[in-house]
Amino acid sequence: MRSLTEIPPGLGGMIRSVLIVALVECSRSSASAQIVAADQVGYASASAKTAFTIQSADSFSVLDEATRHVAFRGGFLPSIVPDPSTGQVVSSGDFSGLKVPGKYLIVTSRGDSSYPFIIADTVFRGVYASTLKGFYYQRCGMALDPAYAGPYTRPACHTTSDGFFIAPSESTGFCPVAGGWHDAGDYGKYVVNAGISVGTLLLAYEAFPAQFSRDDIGIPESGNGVPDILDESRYELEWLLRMQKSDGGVFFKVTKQNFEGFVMPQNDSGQRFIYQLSSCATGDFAAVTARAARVYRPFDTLFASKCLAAARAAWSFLLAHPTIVPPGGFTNPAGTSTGQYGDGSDSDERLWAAAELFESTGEPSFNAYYQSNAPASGYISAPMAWPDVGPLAHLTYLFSAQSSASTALRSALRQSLLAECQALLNKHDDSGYRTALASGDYVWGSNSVALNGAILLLFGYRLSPATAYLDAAEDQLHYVLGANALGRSFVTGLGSRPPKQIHHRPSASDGIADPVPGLLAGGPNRYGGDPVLDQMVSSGTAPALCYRDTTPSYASNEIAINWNAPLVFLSGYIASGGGASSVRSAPRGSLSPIFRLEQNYPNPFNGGTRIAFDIPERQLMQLRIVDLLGREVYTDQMGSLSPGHHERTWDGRDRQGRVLGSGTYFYYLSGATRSAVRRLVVLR
Ligand SMILES: [Ca+2]
Ligand SMILES: [Ca+2]
Ligand SMILES: [Zn+2]
Repeated sequence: MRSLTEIPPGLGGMIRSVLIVALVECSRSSASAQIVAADQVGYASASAKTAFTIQSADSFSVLDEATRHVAFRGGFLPSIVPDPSTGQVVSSGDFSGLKVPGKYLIVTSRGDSSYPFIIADTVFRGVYASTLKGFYYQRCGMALDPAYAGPYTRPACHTTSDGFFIAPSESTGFCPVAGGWHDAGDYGKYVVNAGISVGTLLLAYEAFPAQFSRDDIGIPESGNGVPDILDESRYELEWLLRMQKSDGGVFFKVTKQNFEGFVMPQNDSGQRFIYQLSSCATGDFAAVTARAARVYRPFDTLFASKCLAAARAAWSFLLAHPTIVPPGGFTNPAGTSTGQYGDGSDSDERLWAAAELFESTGEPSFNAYYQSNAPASGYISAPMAWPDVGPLAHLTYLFSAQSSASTALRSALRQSLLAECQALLNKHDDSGYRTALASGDYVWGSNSVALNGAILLLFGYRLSPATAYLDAAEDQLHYVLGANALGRSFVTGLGSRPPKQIHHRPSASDGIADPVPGLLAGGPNRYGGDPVLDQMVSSGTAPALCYRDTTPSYASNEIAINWNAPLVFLSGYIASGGGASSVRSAPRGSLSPIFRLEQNYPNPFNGGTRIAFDIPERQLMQLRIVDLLGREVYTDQMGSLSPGHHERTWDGRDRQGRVLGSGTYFYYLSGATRSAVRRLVVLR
């Protein structure tokens, strides 16, 4: 994601014609909005499964796609309040009970249907392979071989153009900095965004090595005995190492002065420039090379040592330059208009560097830096993002293997992560589509915000095995793969309705109908930023609908390495089965840290239904059931309950033991500080 992007002048006419198409699509959408939204790839067998519709259907069937036999029947439950990000009353249908592997589709009582999907524990293996391989297609400076790239084969690009020092720079002349990944839809290479991308991929491997050990995703290094996620990351790391100056500082980016046209990378001729040293870039660089020193040690000690030396040199540069470099943060010099990744604070990048260097060396100076520079409170208060890598620093320190790590600080970090997980669960529960985004969170690259939040939830689960964390994390994967208000996948090549017109120069200029696969579009962006999107925003489009699958909409439909990285993390974690199965077979935590009211089960029900909830601390609890007219029909004063998981069964009778009639009821859970409400249906 870049703070500064522009469309080449030649695309102006294209934008105008796209606007006309967009208006036609808008007027048509209300009549054709009959897609039952569900993950277009699928669900692991044991996972929670939910379909969504805004049509007036009361029940649905899940059919075997081939035989059309009914495999499962369920009821829809309308949301209590409209979805805050679309304004829609969204009905959700739970089919978690269907666990038999197969290919299915959902048909509602109104006749609407979903796209087909798979239920199988292996279903996300393909998503992981495809999205990790998405980085391979971004490789700069080497030919993409037909054996791996298939129709997307192409010659090497930018081998001799990268890079010439631009003025005003600390250096002059030419320094070879070929290699690395193209950053996004353009061919630039930016250290800051490389940092969070590689940092996220290495975090996945370091935290969950069993889930990320695959050596068969179909890149040139597959089968070499090294996990492919490390091979692919190393391609970027080798480039990062070239971006370091002899004094330890790291140059900000390698780009042309202006965004190149929509040509294939091998046809993008002319000089590309190395820009100034940057302390944000240097901090990110130090963090990822320090982490690489740990992660690659078992596979290549020489490379690991080289990375650690580079990290130390970068740290020395940061110590020698205690305030942000360049002053105020990097900005483009006159005449340059490529990405700026504007970031006025390098304190989080320095902190991340210190945390990773401490974890790799155990040296007191890094520990001391982290402890005295970590903020006093609110350590993790949002998902990580390229301008704020603080959460990555905190995760490393929280899960540190160093015995000298501060116990008190780690305890505070633990509380901070769990508080953020609760905030994410609240957003998830408030959303009609179970998206961990508030309406204000639909920013440029919002899909990555949801997925980075999901990563925090996975680490929350690691701290405390509340199934709600895992369910909510998986829901973010389902969201980008089709369980959303647009009824579409946001990942090229995946699902029945993936993006076709991503803002991506190779995809737009290779003459192949389908875009390069495995790439995540930025997603809905309520704040605009390109002419297509600006028009949608100004016409009052709801936040979660501000997306258009069209090349000119770089503010909603570009792809970027820092967006793909958390998708690789999520899909790899879920795909391995290691996460899901170990999680689901684990006993519920007796000290669940969350406040959460679960959907009753079964629902609708006739005989009895189970109502389960979690509370974070001991408190007086009360369960009330209210009918549609607001009359309280049942109350359970549960008294003072201990922290953790609780369940109650309700038999559908009122306080006098009379059987209540069919209909919709609300059940309210109230504690000392919080309450929650959900809807249930009695069916006689
Ligand atoms: Ca490999
Ligand atoms: Ca920053
Ligand atoms: Zn290139």
